[in-house]
Amino acid sequence: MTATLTSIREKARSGEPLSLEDGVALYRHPNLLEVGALANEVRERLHGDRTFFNRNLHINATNVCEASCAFCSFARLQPGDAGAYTMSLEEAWGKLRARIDGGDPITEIHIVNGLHPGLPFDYYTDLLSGLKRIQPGIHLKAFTAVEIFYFAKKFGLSIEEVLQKLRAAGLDSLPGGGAEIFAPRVRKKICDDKCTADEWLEVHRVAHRIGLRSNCTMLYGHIESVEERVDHMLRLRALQDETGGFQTFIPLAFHPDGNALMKLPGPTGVEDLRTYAVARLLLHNIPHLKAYWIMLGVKTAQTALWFGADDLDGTVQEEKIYHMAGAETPQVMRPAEIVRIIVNAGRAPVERDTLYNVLAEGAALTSDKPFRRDVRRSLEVVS
Ligand code: V47
Repeated sequence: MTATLTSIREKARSGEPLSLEDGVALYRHPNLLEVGALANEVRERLHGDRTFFNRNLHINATNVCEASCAFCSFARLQPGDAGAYTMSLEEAWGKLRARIDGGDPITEIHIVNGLHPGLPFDYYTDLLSGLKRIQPGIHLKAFTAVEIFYFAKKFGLSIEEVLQKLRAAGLDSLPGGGAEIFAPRVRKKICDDKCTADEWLEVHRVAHRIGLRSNCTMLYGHIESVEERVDHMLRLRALQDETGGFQTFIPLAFHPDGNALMKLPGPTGVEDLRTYAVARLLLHNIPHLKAYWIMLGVKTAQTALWFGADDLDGTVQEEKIYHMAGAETPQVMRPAEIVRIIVNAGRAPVERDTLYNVLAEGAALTSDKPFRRDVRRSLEVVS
């Protein structure tokens, strides 16, 4: 272990915040496994073997989007463009009804959309209130900070007014998307026409102040430098010091198919694992680190459970943003399969709700009727 990693390890063990230089040194350290082992120490101190997942559904209600982010394969500029779509409210509500009718219940809906220039604010409030009418207890994690900022500008409201109105309609928390990379050099090249880093952070600051929890992300593996990744994470850490409202950090691995950055190769598996480990070490004040299997691939996500990650997101279903960018992962993973990969990794599966309240674990999880047999088989494999 080099002197640098020794001093970083001391800081990490005593809970002292790591610096920008420390973060860069972790990225440059030649031995991935040493960095991973240190991140795993922090992960186990926070969560032991527990590994969280939930049962959720993604609704991307429209891909019509005024912004032209270079990394995005999902968006279409105009409603009439090839591949453009906007769901009717009935269609969006039908996604939840189908899960209930199919005996495949969920506890969360994740909603992320394009910045559609033609939809009224009522579309969004009606979308939420309609979903709550169908399942009053459902948690609605909806609209990235970019969307919230867009609504404020477009409808002449303050950020707080937008959030309060959406909350009155059923909004429960915010997803972490739209952060990309905060450095102005990168934003200018990949997402010049949406909210700035300060505006993104301000939306989350206001959300936390009024009592909404949120997640945060970083899109990595395109044109950003290691220093810019570390700077991004430190800006999130600073806001977390101020508000404490972030629950989970989700590093999002760039997928190059079908977008303006398609000539770039995307991150390698080692870069993925290292980014997870560095994130766990730098973001000591954000409790959870999510290995979003849709983006990472199931096998890397499973391995990331030993590189700092403690959460696999959920069953997902209907994901469009990454599948339009070339993600080869399935569109849905059954709870039994999520449990199987967690157990097979030597970790302890915990079904959670969006706010990390525990819904089932241990015997309660394995006695869950619909997938008892599969889980039993998984437990036998590791015992
Ligand atoms: O903001 C878009 C990213 C984000 C690509 O909060 C891409 O629990 C890679 O918000 N390659 C939206 N990434 C997704 C999002 C999210 C996802 C999972 C969990 C949570 C959560 C939030 O997807 C965008 C952008 O950063 N993205 N295109 C692409 N080609």
